[in-house]
Amino acid sequence: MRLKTSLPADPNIYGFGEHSDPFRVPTGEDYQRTLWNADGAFLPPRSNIYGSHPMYIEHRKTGTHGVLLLNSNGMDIKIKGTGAEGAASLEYNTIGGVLDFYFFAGSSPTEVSEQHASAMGLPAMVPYWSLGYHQAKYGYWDVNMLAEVVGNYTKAGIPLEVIWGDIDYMDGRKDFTFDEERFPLEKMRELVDTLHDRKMKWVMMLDPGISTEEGYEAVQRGREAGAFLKADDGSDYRGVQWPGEVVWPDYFSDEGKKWWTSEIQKFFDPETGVDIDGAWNDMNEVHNFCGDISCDPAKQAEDDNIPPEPENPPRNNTGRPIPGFPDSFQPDGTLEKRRAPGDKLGLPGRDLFEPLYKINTSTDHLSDQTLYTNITNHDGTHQYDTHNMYGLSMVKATYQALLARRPGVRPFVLTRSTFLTAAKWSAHWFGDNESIWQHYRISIAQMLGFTAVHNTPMVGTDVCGFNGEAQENMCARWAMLAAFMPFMRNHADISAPHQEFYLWDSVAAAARKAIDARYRLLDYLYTAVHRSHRTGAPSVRPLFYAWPGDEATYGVDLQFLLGDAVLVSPVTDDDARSVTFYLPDDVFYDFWTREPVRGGGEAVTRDDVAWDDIPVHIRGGSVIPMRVDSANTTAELRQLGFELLVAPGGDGTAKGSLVLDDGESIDGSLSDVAFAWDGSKLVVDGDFGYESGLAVERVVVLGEKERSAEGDWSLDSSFEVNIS
Ligand code: NBV
Repeated sequence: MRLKTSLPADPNIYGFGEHSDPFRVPTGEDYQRTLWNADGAFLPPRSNIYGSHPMYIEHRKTGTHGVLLLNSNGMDIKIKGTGAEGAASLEYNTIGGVLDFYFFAGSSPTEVSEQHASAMGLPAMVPYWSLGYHQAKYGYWDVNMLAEVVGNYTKAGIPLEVIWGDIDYMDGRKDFTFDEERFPLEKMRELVDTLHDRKMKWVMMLDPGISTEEGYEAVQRGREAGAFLKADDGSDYRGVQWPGEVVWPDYFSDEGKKWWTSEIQKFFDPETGVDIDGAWNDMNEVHNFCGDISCDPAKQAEDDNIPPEPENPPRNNTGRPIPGFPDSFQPDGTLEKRRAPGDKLGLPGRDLFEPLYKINTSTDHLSDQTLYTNITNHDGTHQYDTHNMYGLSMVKATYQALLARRPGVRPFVLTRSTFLTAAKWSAHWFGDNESIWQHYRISIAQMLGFTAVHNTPMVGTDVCGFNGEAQENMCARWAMLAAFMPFMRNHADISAPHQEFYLWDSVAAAARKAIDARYRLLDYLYTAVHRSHRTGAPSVRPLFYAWPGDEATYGVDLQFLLGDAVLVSPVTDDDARSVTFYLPDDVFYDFWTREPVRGGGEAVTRDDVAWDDIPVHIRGGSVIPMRVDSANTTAELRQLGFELLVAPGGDGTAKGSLVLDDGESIDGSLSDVAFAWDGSKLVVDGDFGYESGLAVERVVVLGEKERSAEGDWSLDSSFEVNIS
């Protein structure tokens, strides 16, 4: 289907302005996006990767609108002829489904985001602790190493909130099992108890591919429950994934959902299993190691030695003391090729493997390296039509399973694969990037695409990069940048050298400073994420959201606004010490020095930016709630009082807000506190449904001459502060 559109000469297709990075499309060049969820290791430029969101926003000086095609089928979206005014066309080449278009009339960018959210549903609110700093790595040797990493963070004085368990913990990479030699259940329970005593959290991976190994009880129960996707002959459809030959749950079916919930409840039973705080869903595009439809899964798993034996031998401890952990951690002592089209739903006679229109996927055929597209789901639909929603179905089932474990408590699920509405059930990370500057840069556009265009407020990238070797300076810059992104997790591949922040002095210093600032701003960030959850307004915004009339902001994708008032302008060139960024014609205050800075609607160059520095400005006209200090964990942080930073705009006034609740209940009580500064008086008002027991201890009015007042103003009711 082709829509004629009159795109302006420079459409500034979001995230793709002028730059030499291969992710960007030079102005005037035809542009194409293919939507077909697929593994995206190393983030191949202009290729279909983990998620599909058939939604775009167009902004021009006269207004903003958005267009959403609610269709899960594979498709190519093409924009042609963008060079000449009025000559452009926008084509949707979809291989199925219905043409269910939504037009969001705007007229401001934020309104479009909100309209999108009201049509599709609002994203879930994440628990407060999930905004803390996270560490993961594929390849942590054993439970001892997990404890040691935690201990090393403590020694280095870098706050760590969450440590993650990748597939290493599994026996032969099977979900719901432990490698009894390296991650024995009893010791895992000790680890998690210790973490919980220290107010820290523990998240574990669950992949969708379920091993068919003889004697594996979870698959046995799944078979009895009828939980798995079926091949044409009625047998469970098989492929290859981390544990070897696998079958895949149908997460849309009642059978699949029930079985998944009961496995999760059993394995993560706080009394007998491991008491997780969140779940990590990977490989859910679905990624199938079977290259194409001629694959014999059992044979391929055997030929490729999947699952491999763990590289490292079992051991009792790391041989080094780990302060704060129990004694046990201390040194002591033939699948047939099938072509039959489905017969349940969809137009009859379709070729579910090779439709007449071939979308431009990274693999040759639709079914390559994923579930065969002729597979029929329990409800009669085919993978051909639902492929892009597999990840969505998995995170929804995982969310509901976690909720069944702890009714009323916000589940935390992190997913790799996404589709429209996935944010109702999960946070998202951008998958297997590389430890290179280009991926440090692209993470900003990825974040803005998700937060602003796709209503996914809780997103982040693998900090310091997943594949390859992280360099010291890059990792320091990345720590600073990620501190201002919603989800902050350092994560690396099994083949990558360790890159925990404490491993380099300079990176540790940057991380301490970055996390200190993040934690002081954590409630501001929490409020921004909450706004997204309540209204759809993005948690992080491109500059044109705040200055929609300023054309110079339209192509900016290396700066961003955290919430609506904290402007972040990182150093972005490889190994550079300086950065040139855009400061709109507005009043600002330097976040670090608190000095006023007048933006002139022009580029500003900052030289000698230290490795532990990042230019950040507060937009005039805002009141920023900050905790009076940082803390080692978010639990401790939540005990501290507030400082309000009043940053007057050109007219001398400022406003802001703060959401306070228990940080974990789905339907708990809530305070939504509003701050308004008129030039001499701060009025604090709003809804005070949640009794926080917290107070504002200091109000600071920024300006040429900083003014402040100290006090003990309870945040559980209205108050006023006069400062002349
Ligand atoms: O489970 C291992 C990894 C994981 O660390 C990563 O974050 C995922 O994106 N996983 C992919 C499987 C394969 C990685 C080569």
